[in-house]
Amino acid sequence: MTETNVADKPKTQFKVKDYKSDTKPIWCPGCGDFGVLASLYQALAKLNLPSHEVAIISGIGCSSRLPGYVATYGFNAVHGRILPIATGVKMASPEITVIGTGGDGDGFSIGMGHVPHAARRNVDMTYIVMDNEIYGLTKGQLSPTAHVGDVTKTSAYGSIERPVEPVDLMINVGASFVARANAGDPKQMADLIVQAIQHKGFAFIDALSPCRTFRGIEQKKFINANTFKVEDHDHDPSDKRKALDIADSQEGISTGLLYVEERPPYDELYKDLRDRATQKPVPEIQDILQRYIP
Ligand SMILES: Cc1ncc(C[n+]2csc(CCOP(=O)(O)OP(=O)(O)O)c2C)c(N)n1
Ligand code: SF4
Ligand SMILES: [Mg+2]
Repeated sequence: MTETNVADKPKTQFKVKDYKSDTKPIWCPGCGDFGVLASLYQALAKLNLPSHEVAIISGIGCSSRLPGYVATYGFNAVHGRILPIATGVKMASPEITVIGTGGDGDGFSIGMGHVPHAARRNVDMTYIVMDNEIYGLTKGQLSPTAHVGDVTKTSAYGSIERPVEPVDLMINVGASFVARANAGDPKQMADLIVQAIQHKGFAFIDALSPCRTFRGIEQKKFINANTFKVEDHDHDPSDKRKALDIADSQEGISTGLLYVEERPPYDELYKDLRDRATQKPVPEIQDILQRYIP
């Protein structure tokens, strides 16, 4: 009998079906979140990531149901707390691929306090916001990404609030990878998720994911009619100024990779910090106390 070296064995090639959990999505027919989920399956299969090496963290909302539909590790945090929990997972297990998925309300209303800090720290994770400009789960209240004049359950006379612009915000607070994609274009979305996962650092994707029930078919039609791809405009994503310009283009809603920069992720910096700190001798308690005695 000949011995087979493990390295010689053909590596398993995972398929989309390997990432599907037994739970079937209960989103409304026509919901954009189906497109994001399908793209995520595609991306995981393309990267051939073993399920047990991936953790998907969500908050609360229709979009935050997503981890239940993927056969990886998953966690439903409380509303708006995706990023601190995802940060904890990454810091405890840096070898794990960490993905955050949630809604515009989850991220940019109640969770807004956490977003800039995960981005500026450059936590190595992918954060996908399924942006439908509404609170879907709670039945149609105004969200922070809704536009001036939008009529919702809580803005009967039209919104008077200037919206949060997710990609501008994320570029400005220090995300090192910022993209926008249309849930109705699964190929573009899957390609961007692959790039986001491969990126070392905080990767943000604003996933334009229409809510059929509380925004009607018009929202999907508007997205499809007004989006364009930055690749067709010879865009240089390493140029922050150009990224901000194309994010706010008058020609329509830009999609694709808008901004990217290379800088060390938080877990690597932290490991280096810990190594430096543990090389120093531990001070005696009396020496520490002396510092506080005048
Ligand atoms: C602390 C707390 N406040 C409020 C809620 C109620 N709530 C649940 S989901 C949600 C908003 C959902 O909107 P979004 O995050 O955009 O997700 P979507 O349903 O649109 O995908 C709210 C306000 C809650 N669950 N917890
Ligand atoms: S309410 Fe809107 S966001 Fe929620 S599942 Fe239905 S279509 Fe999707
Ligand atoms: Mg929403």
